[in-house]
Amino acid sequence: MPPNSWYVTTPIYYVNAEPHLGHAYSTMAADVLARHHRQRGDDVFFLTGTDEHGEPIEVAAAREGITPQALADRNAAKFEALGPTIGVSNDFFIRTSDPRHEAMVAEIMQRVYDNGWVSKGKYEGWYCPRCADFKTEREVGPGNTCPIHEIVLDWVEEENWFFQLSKFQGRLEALYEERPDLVVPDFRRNEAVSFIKGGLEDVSLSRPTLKWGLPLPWDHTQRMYVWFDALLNYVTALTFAREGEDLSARYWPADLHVMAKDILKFHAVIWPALCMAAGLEPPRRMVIHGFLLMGEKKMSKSLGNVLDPFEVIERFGADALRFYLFREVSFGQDGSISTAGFEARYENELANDYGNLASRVLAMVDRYRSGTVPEAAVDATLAEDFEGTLERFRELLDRAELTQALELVWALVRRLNRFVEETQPWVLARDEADPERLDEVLYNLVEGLRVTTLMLVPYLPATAERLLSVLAEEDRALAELGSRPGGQSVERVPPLFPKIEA
Ligand code: ME8
Repeated sequence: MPPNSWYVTTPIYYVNAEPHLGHAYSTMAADVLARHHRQRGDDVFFLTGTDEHGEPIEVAAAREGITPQALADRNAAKFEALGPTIGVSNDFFIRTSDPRHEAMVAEIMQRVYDNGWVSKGKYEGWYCPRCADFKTEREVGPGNTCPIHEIVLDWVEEENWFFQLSKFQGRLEALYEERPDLVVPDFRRNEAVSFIKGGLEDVSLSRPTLKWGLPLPWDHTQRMYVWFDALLNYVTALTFAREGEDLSARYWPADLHVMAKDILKFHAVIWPALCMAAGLEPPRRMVIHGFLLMGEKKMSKSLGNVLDPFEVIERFGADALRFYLFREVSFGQDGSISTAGFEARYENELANDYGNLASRVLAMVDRYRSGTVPEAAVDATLAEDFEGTLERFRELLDRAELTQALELVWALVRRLNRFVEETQPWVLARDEADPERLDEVLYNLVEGLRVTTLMLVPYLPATAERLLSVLAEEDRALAELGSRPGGQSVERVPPLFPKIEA
């Protein structure tokens, strides 16, 4: 059988400012799932990139006295550089100022127009220049403010083209009926469904005042509202990501769009409708996560409370950052993060629970068995606690339950630590009264370490690679306890998570 194709995306980020930890979070989440699917043998395509048109960029560039393209070039380079530093394994990085994207957008939007889903009209309402979003009445905060950016909204009255979203109400309702897991978690799906059932209005497709945007293919006096250009990246990228190859048939529809709740409406309502209007299949699924908060507030550049991911990594390393965020903040919910919380988890969980376990086990195999893993039977009590975990792990990741899946692995790591305490291999080794039991204990510990480390590959890619190489494990597929017979040579490791400087 050919491998199952699996296409995952992140939002494409605005280049009006530099990347912060919130952006890194979404990209790392998509990366965990991409790596997990590669471990399952899927043919994965993982896309991320930058959203470079529209008012947020135009305004920010004007403030600096540079061209929007110059600002886009500068910040896109920073977003692109962030990937490798946080262990992200994307297959392509799309920039919407790429002429190949622009040409495809024109082609698809012309199709939407030709299919009769566009009409001219007058827009009157509130607009947030930071979200680049026309707010419906329900979305306007007290004092006509944007609930996300906490700025006063602009009142806009303009003649422009509309995408006839209202005509897709029935089709969208049917789509959600048919696909109960189109949006996860459930409470986000319910939000999308109630937004649709509340009645859909047509949405602005163009803006006469915008300069930094793509011209409408059928009316060059107007520029495209950035969201249409942006959403289409998920489709256009497949047509040029590989020179001379069109990947659309292989990967579309996307298997998963990852994002935070701020852009739910665009993805869960407008995007499937736009796909239908363009004659494209809608995406299969999207997962909506919460916000990383500093104190009580969303981390965002405009609120000025951001943690710089480059600085965090400098201190703790990329794996520790990935681990901390998925462990600390229940994926799907909002959650506060702090340096103190980071230090505590680093120390207690990464350095002690996992790092020490690895060092101890490898040191004991070295000392008591000259570095050769004994061949022995699986311990019955340990086997009971490992039983069924791989299946549960896969199920959780199928639902993008990143925190629960990690908790499952951590329960095994803790179980292995208890196994060390219970069996006390150093006592067994003292007079070698029962060498077979010592063999068995050491074998089970190495197996446990191997099995849990394979599960940690998506979360701690660099650390897991290091440890798996020391464990002489070449395969990256998930494995059951006892599936390797022993007999391999292993080495000691220096601390995987060394003490951090204050
Ligand atoms: O909305 N916590 O771009 P954007 C968690 N260009 N995630 C966060 C976050 C936080 N504090 N801050 C940002 C746009 N994010 C559009 C998207 S897609 C076709 C176009 C992440 O730069 C999260 O994924 O404002 C959020 O949805 C995204 O960055 C918004 O990025």
